[in-house]
Amino acid sequence: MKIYFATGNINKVKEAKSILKDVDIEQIKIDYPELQGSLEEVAEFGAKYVYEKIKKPVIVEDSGFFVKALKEFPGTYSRFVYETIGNKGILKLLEGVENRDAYFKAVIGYCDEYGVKLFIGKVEGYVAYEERGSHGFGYDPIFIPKGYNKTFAELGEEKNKISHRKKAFEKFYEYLKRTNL
Ligand code: ITT
Repeated sequence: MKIYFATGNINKVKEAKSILKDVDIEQIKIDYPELQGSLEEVAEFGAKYVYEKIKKPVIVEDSGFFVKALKEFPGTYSRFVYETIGNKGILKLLEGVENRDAYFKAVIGYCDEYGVKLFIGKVEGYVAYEERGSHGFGYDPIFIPKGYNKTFAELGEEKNKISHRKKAFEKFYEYLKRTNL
């Protein structure tokens, strides 16, 4: 079965394909309104919205980077914040701040003729003191997952074994297997 992945972010598609090896995933560039709500609300609304347009099984994925000392900022504003102040801006906001706790969260919304389902993944870690590494995208150079001393951008392919997206896609994969889709 083919599943469409509605996203403008090719990096997400690459990660999804490397995780869901035997599922036929195809990127489709259909914009959906990103309501200013939680990741869950955005993913649920987006999946339904795109399904109504194409009437074929579709996933959307909304993710974000949450820094505890910044009261969960940038969170649902992750894309905008990355494109404006970027990693350097986040590091600046954390200058002199000892609590470096942060996490990534991904919510996949899957919609087909039976309705919409959500799959959630989270990875805990820390904000590095400087940007390191050249793989991945977004906040990868400043995020060190718990139990490691390298950033996601230094870990390369290994990121896809432990990431928030991996965890969410794993749950989605189990669901697909369970329901024989
Ligand atoms: P869509 O078209 O799928 O919406 P997007 O890039 O706008 O793609 P989001 O709205 O989900 O994605 O925004 C999430 C932002 O959070 C994204 O642009 C990155 O800056 C950041 N982000 C999400 N997952 C990440 C990851 O695995 N590594 C680094 N940064 C990530």
